[in-house]
Amino acid sequence: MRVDVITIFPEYLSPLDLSLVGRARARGILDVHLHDLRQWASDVHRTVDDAPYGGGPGMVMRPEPWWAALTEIGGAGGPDPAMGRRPRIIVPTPVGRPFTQAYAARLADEPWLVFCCGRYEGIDTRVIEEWADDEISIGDYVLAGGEVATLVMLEAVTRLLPGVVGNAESVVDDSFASGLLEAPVYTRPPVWQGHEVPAVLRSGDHGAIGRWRRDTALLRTAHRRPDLLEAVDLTEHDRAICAEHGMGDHGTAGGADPNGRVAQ
Ligand code: 6GU
Repeated sequence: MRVDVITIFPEYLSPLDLSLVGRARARGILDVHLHDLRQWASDVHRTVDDAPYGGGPGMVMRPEPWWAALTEIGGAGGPDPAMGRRPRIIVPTPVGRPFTQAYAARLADEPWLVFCCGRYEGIDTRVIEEWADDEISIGDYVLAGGEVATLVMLEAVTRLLPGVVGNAESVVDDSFASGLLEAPVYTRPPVWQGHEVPAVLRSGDHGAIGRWRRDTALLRTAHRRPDLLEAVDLTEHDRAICAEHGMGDHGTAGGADPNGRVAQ
């Protein structure tokens, strides 16, 4: 997958050199190009912002540098005609649609993404109307710019690319892929600070372990994120487990402790 990021702070994206994303790049699975928007500013001061029409606080990113950048990077006859098509152009913004695991999976199927990182009060809306495929928010809070949101989205997408995460099952079992939060995890020692690892996980009975994980994931979700349960098809068994632990099917009221432990 090719990814271009346009920003006035390319250094802000330096975590892309590290860890899982850095390894995907080193292995040629991910091809990242960072661009400084100011290289497309035409005046001597490399200005990229101006006052908002209609007044109000802050500054707005001018359309011309974005236009020049996107035409050069993503337009027909761009730097890489070998890509043979337009990229998918994403604008991270607090007024966008919510970023989800399902959207990350859609992006992971694309050959080429461009992220346009706005700063200040945002990018002149005409650029977005003309070029953007998606405006995406990573949550209900306001960041100073789109760079950190781009890092978040790229990490979520990169770990879904074939060959990045060693055990493909660990991606399938992820929280959200199933619609449920994952069950809690433990490693040695079996007793630590007086807290014991649930006996079922040490039983070697993989059927029982699978059921425990499903039941615990269900209760944890009912307790912590009842909103997620509405989109899950619950079985009769699931409903019985919820009832047994004093939870409605939609997680209303809750008996489970915060770790969602299930009696064995
Ligand atoms: Cl994508 N950008 C900014 N600036 N703030 C945000 C956001 C994005 N998502 C949530 N808050």
